[in-house]
Amino acid sequence: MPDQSPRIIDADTVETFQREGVVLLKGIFKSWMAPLTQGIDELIAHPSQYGLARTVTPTDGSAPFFQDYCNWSRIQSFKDFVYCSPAAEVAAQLMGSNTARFFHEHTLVKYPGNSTITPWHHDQPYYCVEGRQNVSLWIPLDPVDHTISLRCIRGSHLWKDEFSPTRFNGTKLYEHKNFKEIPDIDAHIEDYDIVSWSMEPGDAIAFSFRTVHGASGNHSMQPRRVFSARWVGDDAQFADRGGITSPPFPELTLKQGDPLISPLFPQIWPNKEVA
Ligand SMILES: O=C(O)CCC(=O)C(=O)O
Repeated sequence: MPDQSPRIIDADTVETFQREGVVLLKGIFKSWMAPLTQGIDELIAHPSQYGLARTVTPTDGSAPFFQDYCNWSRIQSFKDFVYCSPAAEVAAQLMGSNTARFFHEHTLVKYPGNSTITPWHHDQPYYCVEGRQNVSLWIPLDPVDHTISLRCIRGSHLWKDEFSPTRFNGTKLYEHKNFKEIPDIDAHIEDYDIVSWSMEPGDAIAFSFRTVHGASGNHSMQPRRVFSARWVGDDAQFADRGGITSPPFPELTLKQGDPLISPLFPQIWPNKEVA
């Protein structure tokens, strides 16, 4: 089993995450690269119904953008990562939460030459969860140049507006009167404090569900394989969006405002709950 020892996140890093909604964690999951790579190979060979529906095949003939999520309970190395890696404890520290509950994982593979742009968006309106204590850990399994890495807008997790969730192919996930259209960020790029990092396997970007982010296509010669692990904290509540969220979690029977407690979202920190 790879390294399971606890990680203490220093106060500056926690403070940066809280203030900017995004922070780079260097080398934190190095020993988990081999199992996660094996898990992604297994997933690509046996995608779920979501993977088959969400994978984007560009019309320009370039290579696909494979996506799939909510596979951690059937892919053993994903499950090992959730239960045994330091990720839950790291997430709890960044969120300033006593607990860390696993929300889901999302695998995103842009094959070499893939032209699909991940549009600017933030994740919370896609999800059936409200609350401020949450974090995604975006973990590339290949070296990623900053030009194809995740791009995040610093401080956008504190914006008041929430933006209408739109599928990566441009169609609306569902309609909601409280959500606005995301501004044309690329047209006013100088108005935003955008950060992106060149990364090595083992590094992770931690970002809030409310942080606005996006990514270019993959113009490099190697795949850009990413495992994004999403966590929620003490204040997480079920949100009924009045439409089908992404992921959909059709088995959930929670009501608006209920604490997000379900075997679908095991509490991993501090007490491991077996799913
Ligand atoms: O990897 C990408 O292109 C986008 C990642 C993303 O949107 C996410 O992890 O929430």
